[in-house]
This record gives sequence, C-alpha cells and structure tokens, in this order.
Amino acid sequence: MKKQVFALAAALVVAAAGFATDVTAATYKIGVAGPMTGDQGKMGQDIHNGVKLAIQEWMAENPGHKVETVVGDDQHDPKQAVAVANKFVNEGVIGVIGHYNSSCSIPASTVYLEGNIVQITPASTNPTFTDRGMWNVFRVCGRDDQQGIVAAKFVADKGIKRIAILHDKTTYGQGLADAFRDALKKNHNMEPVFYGGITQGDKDFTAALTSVKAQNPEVLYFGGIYPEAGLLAKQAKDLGINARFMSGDGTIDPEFVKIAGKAAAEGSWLTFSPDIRNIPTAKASVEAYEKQFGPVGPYSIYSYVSAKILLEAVKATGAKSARDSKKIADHIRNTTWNTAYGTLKFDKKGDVTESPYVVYETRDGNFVQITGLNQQASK
Ligand code: ABU
Repeated sequence: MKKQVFALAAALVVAAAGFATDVTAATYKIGVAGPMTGDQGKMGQDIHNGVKLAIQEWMAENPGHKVETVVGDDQHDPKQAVAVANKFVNEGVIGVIGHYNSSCSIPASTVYLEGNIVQITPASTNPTFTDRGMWNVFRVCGRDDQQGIVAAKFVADKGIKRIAILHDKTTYGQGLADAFRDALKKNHNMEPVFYGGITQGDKDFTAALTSVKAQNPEVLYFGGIYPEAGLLAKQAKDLGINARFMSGDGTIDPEFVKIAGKAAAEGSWLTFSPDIRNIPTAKASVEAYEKQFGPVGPYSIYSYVSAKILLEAVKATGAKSARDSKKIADHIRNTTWNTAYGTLKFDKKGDVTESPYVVYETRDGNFVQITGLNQQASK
C-alpha cells in the first residue's frame, strides 16, 4: 500500500512539473561526443561543459527526472568517431550532442541513423552533414557555404586582389577553403594566386609557406582548426610573409593566439557567428556557464542550446527511449525554439533557417567583431 501511495505521489509531482504526456519519472542517457583530449581537446570540453549546464538546468526544472551523459572522445579521428557512435547505440542513449569535427559527425551520423538516434551537432559546419536527406540529423550552427561567401565578400569589398589559400585536407578544412575559393570566383570573379594543402598534425609548414611567399599574397586564408592555424600564422610571420592571416570558425579560440603568439595573431581576420556576449537573450546562460567553467568557447553555448532542444523534445513527446526518435526528430523540426541565440527554426534538412556570419579581427589577443549582420549570407 505504502509503495502505491509513493508511486502516485511521484506521478503527481511530475505531472505538476508540466509533463503533458509522461507522468513517470525517468532516467535518460545522452551521448556527448567530440575531441575530449589531444590538440583539439578544448573544443570537446567546451561541448561537454555546455551540455552539463543544460542538464543541470533541465533537471532543476523537471524534478523526478534524471539525465546522465555518456561521453565519447573521438580524438577528431573519423574511425574513432564511428567507434564512439557504436558505443552510444549499445548504451541506449536517447540522443547525441556532437560531434565537433565534420569529418567525425558525418560518418558517425550513419551509425546513428541505423541505430535510430537523433544527432544534434553544435559545431560541424560542412554542408554534407545535412545535405544527405537524413531525418535524424540537426545542426544549430551555420554552414561553410554561408561562411565562405561572407569571407569572400569581405576581402573583395576591401579591394584585396592577391589571395593565397591553404587547407588541412579534412572535410571541414578543405570544404571551407573550397567554399571561399568558389565564392571568390562566382561572386567576385577572382582567382587565388595560390591554392594548396598541408597535413593536419604536422608541425613544420615551411615548404608550403615558401610556395605561398613566392606569390606575394595580401591575404593568406586557411581552412582548418586552431592548432595548425596558430603554427601557420607564426611560421608565416617568421618567414617574412607580409600577408593578413584569415580563417574561419575552427580558428576562433584563444588557443589560436596562444599557439601563434600575440604578435603573429595580431590583425588576423576570422569569420564566425555574432559575439554571444552581445546577444541579450544569452546573457544569463553565458554568466551561468562562466561561473562554473570559465570563459565560453566558440561552441559552448551552441552545445548548451543543442542539449536544451533535445531534452525539451524528449519531454514534449513523452519519449522513453531511442525507439521514439522519429517523434523527437519531428518535434525538433516542427517547433520554433526560443534559445540563448534567440528564435531558432529548422528546415527540412535539419539546418537552422538563419545563421549569420560576421568577421572578427584579432586585436591585442582578443577577437573583436568588425562587421555587422549586413555581412549575412543566405544559402
Ligand atoms: N566548424 C568548425 C570545425 C568543426 C568542423 O566543422 O569540422
């Protein structure tokens, strides 16, 4: 009898907390994936911290329900990402937040599709992620075919003519470099004076930079992530290359300045979404994050928003497990989300319908937003 009374009381508490379709307290597991260790480990930790904050807040708002994370370190290696994805399927997660790298998110998404699991990436910007017609994938950030257009317009508007392009031969890095090159050609009738690749993980880029130097570029554009971007900026300066360094969202982190050194990073141009610290709706989330984890990284709040969307969709649909993933996905796609970034809506493919990019300049080691939303690109 005592047991029955307790169960009824628990059900009423949960019903009062606002669960329309599910009055049974539940425990959910969420997969959190990214490079948790190694040279890109800062990005994985930012993702994990954003998810942790979202879970803390959600559990406080939904007493009786428990959310646990299963963390997967993909070490920005596509094979490791597939192993992480299989582990998440076997552990019965109800959804995944991740991965960071497009080269990991894309192969892992196939495993999640087969496992009937919703995946929300906070950071993977390569268009292919959402362009394959998969019902289970979402991203809350923008795409490189938007980011490349904004970068090309920016340099063309400045009257810059001599542009060298390097990339790290990854899905993201080469994809972004190609998007930038294609936008230069298509929208501004410009050709780069140099286009070539380096190898991610290498430390000495003298050979590639010597070829770049021979073309006397005004801008050296890099498609890749901050560990290589920092070394390239530093070594370009050491070699006496007199070009402005430019890159994208994979570079905009204080780690870039640390690796390049303040002098070599100074003046570099980086594309990313508008500064989260200036978005009024994000103020409380940024403060809560920074109180616990320190300065927000580029994708900390995107990860927080991703986890909030997943948990709210689980709640609204009364989903019990990944068997209910289609309901979760439909709910995500058909809902207008009020988030720290403001209102978000997803299109049929799982992309957000609006994702502005702006340009930052590195000044005294800080990233200062130097363009407004008039640089916004449409798909
Ligand atoms: N978008 C930043 C780097 C992550 C990726 O898309 O590979």
